Amino acid sequence: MLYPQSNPFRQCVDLSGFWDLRFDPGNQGVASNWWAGFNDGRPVAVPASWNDQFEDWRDYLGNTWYQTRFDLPWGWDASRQHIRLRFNSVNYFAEVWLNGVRLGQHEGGHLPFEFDIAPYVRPEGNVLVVRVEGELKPDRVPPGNVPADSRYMFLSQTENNPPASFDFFPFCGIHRPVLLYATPRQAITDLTVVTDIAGHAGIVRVKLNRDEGENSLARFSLRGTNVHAETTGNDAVLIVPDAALWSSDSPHLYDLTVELARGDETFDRYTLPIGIRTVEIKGDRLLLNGKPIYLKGFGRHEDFPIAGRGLVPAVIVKDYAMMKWIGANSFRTTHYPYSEQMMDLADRLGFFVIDETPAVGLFFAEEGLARRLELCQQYTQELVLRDKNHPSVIAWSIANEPHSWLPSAKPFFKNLRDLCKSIDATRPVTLTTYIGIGEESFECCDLVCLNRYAGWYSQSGKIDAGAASLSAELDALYEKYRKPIILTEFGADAVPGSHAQPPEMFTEEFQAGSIAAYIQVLRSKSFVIGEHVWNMCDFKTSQAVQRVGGMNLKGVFTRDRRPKLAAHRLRELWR
Ligand code: BDP
Repeated sequence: MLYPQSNPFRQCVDLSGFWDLRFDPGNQGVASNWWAGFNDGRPVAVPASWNDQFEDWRDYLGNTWYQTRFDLPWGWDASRQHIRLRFNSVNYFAEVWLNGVRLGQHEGGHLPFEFDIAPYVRPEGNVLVVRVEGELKPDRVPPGNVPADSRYMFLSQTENNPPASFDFFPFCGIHRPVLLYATPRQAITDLTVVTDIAGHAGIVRVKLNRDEGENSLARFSLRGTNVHAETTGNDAVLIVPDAALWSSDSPHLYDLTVELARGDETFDRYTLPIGIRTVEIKGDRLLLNGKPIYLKGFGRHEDFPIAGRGLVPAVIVKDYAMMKWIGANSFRTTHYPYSEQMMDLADRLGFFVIDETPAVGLFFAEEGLARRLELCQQYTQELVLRDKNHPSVIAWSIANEPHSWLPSAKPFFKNLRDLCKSIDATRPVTLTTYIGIGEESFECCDLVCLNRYAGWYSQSGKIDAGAASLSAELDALYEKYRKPIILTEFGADAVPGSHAQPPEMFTEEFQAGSIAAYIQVLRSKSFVIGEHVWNMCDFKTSQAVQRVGGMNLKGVFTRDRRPKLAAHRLRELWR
């Protein structure tokens, strides 16, 4: 799925701004024809979560209606062009109407979906209405309101408010831009780029998808080089002599331009930044361009005051600046796909990304399991198709911490692993676990990813004992699976400004000390290829007894991005 862009052959308009919003706790909107347009809306910012924009609706997750109006830009013509509406992310469920015509619906909060609106759009006065809701249900992914039952879940989270089966606030709304875009009728619809290295040359294999029609000429070129190819088919190979490879120290990107032409007349163009690089696992190592890499970085969240999970470009820039400052080279998109803007900057700034689907909090009760698998398949497919061309993506994570001790878990993940590999055979696939050695799904993963909090949730307050048990566990895990290991989560809550010597839980000294003790263990194991601290920043979550002020305080930065002691300690260790 190509991100919309503007050039002489295609145009894209961002519908972000102040829309109208009506909360609908009594579910009267459908019967009252709000889908055809409604009155008495209050202004709401798009993109942003609705929860923190008002004084009284923070925990409300139910039916909510959004509306905006738009005219087509000058020169757009629905009889000659494809005109589409693209939603980059709406959490959790969206149903969309244009001028009273139902366009369709989408489930899942972090991946794009779009509609062809050419048959329904008018030159002026279009009314776009979206019904959004994010109710927590056991047969949704991620799930919520899961009945307390120790066979399925480690801890019941139904006491949390809101009752999510995951540890982040279930923000709702239109979280990323809504784009209106036009392309020619016979347009480039997708590109798949796979790169390789042969000596000093880079090999770029491109597969083109295009609308049905005559076999026009496709031209491929890399800007700033003489490298080009053309074909009336859909496959091209570009060989780049003395290629500048993409790496974290030197994230070189080439602009791949693809054009379609009839004779001398070009009628479509798309430009995609690409990086030439290879990723592979060899023995205990993860290799980029044939050389071992070690991941230093974080699990994170898209989370910021007031905007909630909504896209704030300045926060993205700040986060990369702080990750550079601290010496990180990577992150995992915990626990859902991040914005395209975040991914684009990872390419530009040279960050390695473990790209995760929204499959968090999975449990394996029979009831609803088929539906949860279906959703995970949908998300895996949508994610890999969206992000397959990013050089920064070095692995796919198909789940975070599933409660996977029932026998149905293993085939569930084997199915998702196979699906992922069938779309992209070039990258390692993994999932992360708290279960440890008993996580049988590691058999079908390329990497073993462990989340561990010994010294915090267990052996509480004992940094050295926690580190010792981590050490023993890593050895046993490696002995069993013989695969490279990443510690994808470790850390401790720290209330900013709280101090103690000797360190005590919730102080900045305890957090810094336990992170440093873990890192010392990790560096002593040759099969460990990465360390991701949980979390980069403090983040909002459901209210619960362990969550002071509805916050998870495991950030090494505060929610407004100020470093705690642990951030300075990490900077010494990572730079
Ligand atoms: C892990 C989860 C993560 C939580 C973290 C914690 O993967 O989402 O926020 O623990 O408890 O189990 O802080």
